[in-house]
Amino acid sequence: MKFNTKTIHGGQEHDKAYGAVMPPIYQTSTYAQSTPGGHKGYEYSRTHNPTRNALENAFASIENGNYGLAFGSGLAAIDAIIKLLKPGDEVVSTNDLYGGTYRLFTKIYESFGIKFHFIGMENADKIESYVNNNTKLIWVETPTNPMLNIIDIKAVSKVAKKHNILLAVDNTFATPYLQRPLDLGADIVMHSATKYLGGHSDVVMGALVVKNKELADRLYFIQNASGAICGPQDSFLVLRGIKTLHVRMQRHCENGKAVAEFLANHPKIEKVYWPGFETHPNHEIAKSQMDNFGGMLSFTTKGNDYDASVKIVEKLKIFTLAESLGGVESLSGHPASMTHASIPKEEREKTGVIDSLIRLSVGIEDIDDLINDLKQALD
Ligand code: P1T
Repeated sequence: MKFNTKTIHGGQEHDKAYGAVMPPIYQTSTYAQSTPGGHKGYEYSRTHNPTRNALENAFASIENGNYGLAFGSGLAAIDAIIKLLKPGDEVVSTNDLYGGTYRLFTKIYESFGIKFHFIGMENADKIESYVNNNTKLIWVETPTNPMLNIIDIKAVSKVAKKHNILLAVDNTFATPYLQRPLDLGADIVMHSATKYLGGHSDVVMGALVVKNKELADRLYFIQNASGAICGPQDSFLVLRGIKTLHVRMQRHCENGKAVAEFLANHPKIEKVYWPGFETHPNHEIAKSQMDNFGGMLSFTTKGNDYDASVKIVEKLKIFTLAESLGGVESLSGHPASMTHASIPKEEREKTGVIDSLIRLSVGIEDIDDLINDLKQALD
């Protein structure tokens, strides 16, 4: 099955009771048993729920994996991965990443005795100098949030395999429409399904997909034992979102390109971060591991003026100033004061998250309206 068919049919079967084309929302916490242990495969909804299972099968299908797991948020999904580790273990992570992921690693898990090394991974060879016998996980986000850096998943997976380390890739920005990390050698692919997979800014959810059965069993154990699952209604909404992922992503990519090109030619703009530009330092890797360049981009204004950037995001009318990304509607954000405020100023500035940086999630509205909105705000 090709990707555009998988988004609609992958891992799905029609409802066994009445043939409903969409899986019913099984809004139940428990399931009747005829005798202790005499049930129809479902005992309790933290462990299994038919609507969630339909969604988990869809996750596995679109990411070319074998096992999918759904969680109550993207961070809950990342939390489950870190629970594979134990005190004394070490993680090598990208240094440009979602602020909440950084906060989870440093503010929760460092005090549990797990050590994190945050490094620039544009050159995969650099990773080896941070690897030792305690290294158990490499954490990659690509494209990175919010600097749109690109990390060579294949090259990192070679390092991971050589040292028998798990490689997890946060595929939230790219989605499997553009990039399939498991095919490039990752062991775990992770999503904030809140974003493009859900696609309509109405659900908070996380996803994991793996190929390996033993790894899947360990993650299912954590999912059930810790209990950070999502509900059936939210599962239904994200399953519905996935059915249009390919058509939405096509438009996100077209609009993203047009906005990036408009900004790059605007006299008030200092720099535009978008992997589709030939001048982007990892453009060639982006071209080889992604099918297009997506709808996310960031830019700085001349003079690195905090107040000027705040004024721009306040003046935008169609681009709503809000946290999050990946919905049909365009959003703007000011990472230094919003999504990445949990990263110390000194740390975030090392990766380019300076005061004037503005991040755009380019939606699927008419491109003329989006460009005109940016024009009036910059003027
Ligand atoms: O918000 P949640 O569903 O828990 O997902 C966390 C997360 C993980 N990974 C990436 C790359 C993300 O962008 C996010 C969430 N990001 C935002 C809310 C944001 O505005 O960047």
